[in-house]
Amino acid sequence: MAATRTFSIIKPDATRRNLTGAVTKMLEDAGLRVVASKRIKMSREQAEGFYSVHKERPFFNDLCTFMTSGPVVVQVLEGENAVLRNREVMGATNPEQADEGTIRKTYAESIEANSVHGSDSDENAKIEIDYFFEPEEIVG
Ligand code: YYY
Ligand code: MG
Repeated sequence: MAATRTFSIIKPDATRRNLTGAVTKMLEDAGLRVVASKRIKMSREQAEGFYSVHKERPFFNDLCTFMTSGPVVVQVLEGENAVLRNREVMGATNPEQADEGTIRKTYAESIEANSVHGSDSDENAKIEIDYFFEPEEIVG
């Protein structure tokens, strides 16, 4: 099967604890290849736009505050079934419910500060990649 792509964010709780490499290694060990990567400080506007699907949810404001609280590393990951593979290695949103060996079980501090984002469908992966990357920034 051909490789597909997904979009990942290493969140501020992980960059703050110097876990960019450790998280990336778990992604790579899961068979995903980093084909684009940059460290950025998200603006409030960028965070609100990125999470606009959640704008009516009670956690939306705190989530946007958290995502702009420090640097993040946005990445494009490539591999077989990349969206699903990434969701598997990330683990459940709530780290208390995440399986052993997943990134969130290993590193997340809370349901909000849960170390990583990953796209939930191929369609959203494309939208999210386009939100943060120009085509020439992605080198497969
Ligand atoms: O895709 P995933 O990140 O696993 O969860 P979503 O349901 O899309 O929520 C996005 C983001 O929102 C989650 O990673 C943390 C935050 N959040 C929260 O702070 N509190 C909740 N009860 C649910 C989600
Ligand atoms: Mg989600």
